[in-house]
Amino acid sequence: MVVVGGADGADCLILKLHDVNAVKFGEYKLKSGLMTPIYIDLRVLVSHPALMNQVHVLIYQKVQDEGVRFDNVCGVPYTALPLATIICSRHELPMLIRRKEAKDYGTKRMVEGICREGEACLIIEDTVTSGSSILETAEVLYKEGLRVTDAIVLMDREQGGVEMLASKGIRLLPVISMFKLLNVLQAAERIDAQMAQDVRKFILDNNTFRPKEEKNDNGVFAVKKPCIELKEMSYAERARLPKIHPLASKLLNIMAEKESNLCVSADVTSSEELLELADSLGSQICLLKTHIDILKDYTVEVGQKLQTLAGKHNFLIFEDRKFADIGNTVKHQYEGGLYQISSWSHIVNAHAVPGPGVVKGLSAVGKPLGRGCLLIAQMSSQGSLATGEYTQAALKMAEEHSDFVIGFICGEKITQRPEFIHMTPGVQMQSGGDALGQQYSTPEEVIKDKASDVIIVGRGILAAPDRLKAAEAYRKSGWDGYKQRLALNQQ
Ligand code: 5BU
Repeated sequence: MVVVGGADGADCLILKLHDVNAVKFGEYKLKSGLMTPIYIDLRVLVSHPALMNQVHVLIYQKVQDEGVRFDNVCGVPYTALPLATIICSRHELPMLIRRKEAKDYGTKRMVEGICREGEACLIIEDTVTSGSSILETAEVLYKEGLRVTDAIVLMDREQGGVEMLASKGIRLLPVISMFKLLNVLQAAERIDAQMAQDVRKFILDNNTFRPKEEKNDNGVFAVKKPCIELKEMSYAERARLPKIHPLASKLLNIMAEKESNLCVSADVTSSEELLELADSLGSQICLLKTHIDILKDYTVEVGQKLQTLAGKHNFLIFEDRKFADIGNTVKHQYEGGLYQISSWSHIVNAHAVPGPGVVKGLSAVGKPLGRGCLLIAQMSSQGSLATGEYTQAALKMAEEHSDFVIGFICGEKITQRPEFIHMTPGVQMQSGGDALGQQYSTPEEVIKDKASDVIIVGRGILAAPDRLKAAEAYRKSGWDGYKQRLALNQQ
């Protein structure tokens, strides 16, 4: 068997699932009638006891890693039933069985086993597409007075199940996810790049919870809107997603707490002014963006003082360094030199143009420190080349490195995956531009219409006679845009 470099338990399992035909590529019809290029059939697991053992170990490990607390366990009938049984037997956990049909004699209960009102039941499922089977099982358990806060799934097809269940208060924890599966199979040369890309596109185009994306005239994927029947997740809900990067979660929580989606772009040239700005506007912002190399008097204390102010006012720091070199070089640029950016900046950004090496180099330095990176998928400047296929390639790169990439610099929402944060520069109260190609949209256009998450404002605040007042106005305008967007998509 081929083992991919650095493969962990889940990687090995993916290859074994492919070996036993539990993962098939071709043209298959789903329960919904939709044709799919990938079919996951975990019913075959029962014929492979060694694999069954490997699966139950990984599921139980996930339960422990995530610190899930529960009183009993229920497998979604039928494929997940034996999995739940093995786990409960091995670890001596009380199990419940959900009946598919009520008996027409005796107790007529829909749940077999002993449970008490108020107890927490962990649901185990084999595959999730929309999450509806888990929800159905949860609803049966609710009728018994049980609570369901967590569900664990062996294979998440990443088509909206996590988000749908999160909107119902259930955290879905996947052992394997579709994008990871595709990456592992591609790296092991089980499928070629074209097949992997076709399946990725199918998955993104067929999200059961989010609005569909469609190509506009320029070949750019744009969100079909408004999509009234689909619920927009709040920043706070997204912060609780199981797959979210801890730093993205922290930022979304800050945004929710401070009611601010404002990032001030502190484009000033003296350290004193930068620190004064961070202190005076700190209460209004979720993020402070710096261009540290425009300071004429940088010293190490600046980085340290910025960190102190970030703690004092509860914001994060984003150095807008726009790394764009080979992995080995960006590693040094990020960690060393005069600015030692990784030591004080929570977030940095990078161009996708060098290919994935740039993210890998930055990640080698930033990941152990809990830092995160934004990929520049689009730019606000006139004539930018970051459009269409380039934007899509940046998106794919982010998906493949979501352990370090937390979102994008972009002009509009480019993906429906709620764990990624979209940040948009080129924002002023009036749309227009400057003499050097900068193009401005209003906070409302960016947040409500383009469905981005964070407005990045420089001169709109810096050039105002009263910077604090201007920051308050931008914070309010950005937040109003967000509230309106939520309201629009929750009807
Ligand atoms: P302004 O004064 O609001 O125009 O400043 C915008 C800031 O955002 C400035 O620091 C730019 O370097 C930064 N920026 C941008 O304007 N457009 C982009 O596409 C990217 C960064 Br990436």
